[in-house]
Amino acid sequence: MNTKTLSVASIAQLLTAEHTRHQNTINLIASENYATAETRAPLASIAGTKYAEGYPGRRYYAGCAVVDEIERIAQQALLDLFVPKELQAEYHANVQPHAGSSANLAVYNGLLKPGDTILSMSLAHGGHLTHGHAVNLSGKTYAIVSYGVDPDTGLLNYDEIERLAQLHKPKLIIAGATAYSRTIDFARFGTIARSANAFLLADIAHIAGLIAGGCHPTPVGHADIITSTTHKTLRGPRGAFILCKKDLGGKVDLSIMPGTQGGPFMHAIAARAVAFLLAQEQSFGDYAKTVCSTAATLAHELQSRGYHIVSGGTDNHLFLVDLSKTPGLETLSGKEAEQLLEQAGIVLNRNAIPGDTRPPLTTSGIRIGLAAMVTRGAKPADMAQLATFIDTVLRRRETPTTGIDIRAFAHRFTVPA
Ligand code: DSN
Repeated sequence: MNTKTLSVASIAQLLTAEHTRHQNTINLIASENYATAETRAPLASIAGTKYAEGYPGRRYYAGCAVVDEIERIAQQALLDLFVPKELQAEYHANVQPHAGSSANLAVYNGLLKPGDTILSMSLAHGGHLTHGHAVNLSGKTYAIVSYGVDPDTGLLNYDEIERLAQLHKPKLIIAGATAYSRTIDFARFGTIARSANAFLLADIAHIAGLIAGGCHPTPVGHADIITSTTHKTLRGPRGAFILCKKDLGGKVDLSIMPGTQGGPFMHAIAARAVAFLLAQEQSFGDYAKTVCSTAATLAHELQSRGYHIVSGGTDNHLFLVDLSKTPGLETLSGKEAEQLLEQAGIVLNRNAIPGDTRPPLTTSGIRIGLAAMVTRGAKPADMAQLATFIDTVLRRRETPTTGIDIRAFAHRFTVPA
């Protein structure tokens, strides 16, 4: 890096370049989305100046009257989004977590003691780092028992999860994944947790927007605590929230502040409020349904070209392609596929497939998500073309110079300014 690049102007130029990169490429990263300009506006607002440790009406700083109102709106909008009116008195909303990992850490810190047992999905089968992976604070602090998917079907085996819950009597069970393409049966998880006398945490980071949009069953009524990021299918700003049963609200609040965080980011809370309100509109429900139908169509189009999709398809916004079981591509790693596709203008991530024999930085799979491209206007009818692009690049193992125009396709779907 030379001194010329260490300038304010170079950051502005790089941000323009990042926008151009998005516009020139097809974004299939399952955890990304494009928040609307309305949602992003508060992020640059003066609310970011305000220190407001504490909660509305009980802050450790003066001058919080306005941000108190913002946070109360965010809390109520979150309840309205996920909890039916008649149940709202039983629930508590915390909109302060800076990220999904902060939300999960705060739940563990608030409800568990070091050494307590957590039953959660292993990262290798589609769980999340913060659900107890050995290198994460969660795995270092708690006794982790992992469940995975059935090796033949790629589906969660609820009987096996129940067996593990009865055997290990965890204090907490986590339902939630980053790479599971099928509907999660939160009702069954609730029954399993109650029979084991465990708390149930539903981490809905990937599917929050689908739940809000009415195309995935809700964990409300089944889980004691719900955590989520706000920027994936929910299409908000970066950040997170916790929804929990009222009797756990005090512990959760104290565990966020002062337990694991200091001052909340009031500009981010304002942006979360906008996202929670926009997600209540009919158009958001239509968006969520289109995400699911578009993902299902792309999975089907790839299957018809010989690709092995883990679990045979998708009910949500994402799916995993198992290259090791795709005839003709068995020797192609997820890393090589990711790189070939990026060179061609298709951006996604390599991902371990359940039972992967390759190391995590290499993998035998790729993960494909449609939330971002559907925000840009993609529809099921566009998926045959996209499947042909992916297939052509992976089978030729190079970017074709003739016959396909990925950049022109990407430009049909405008990235929000
Ligand atoms: N690692 C993120 C994902 O891509 O799913 C979740 O935090």
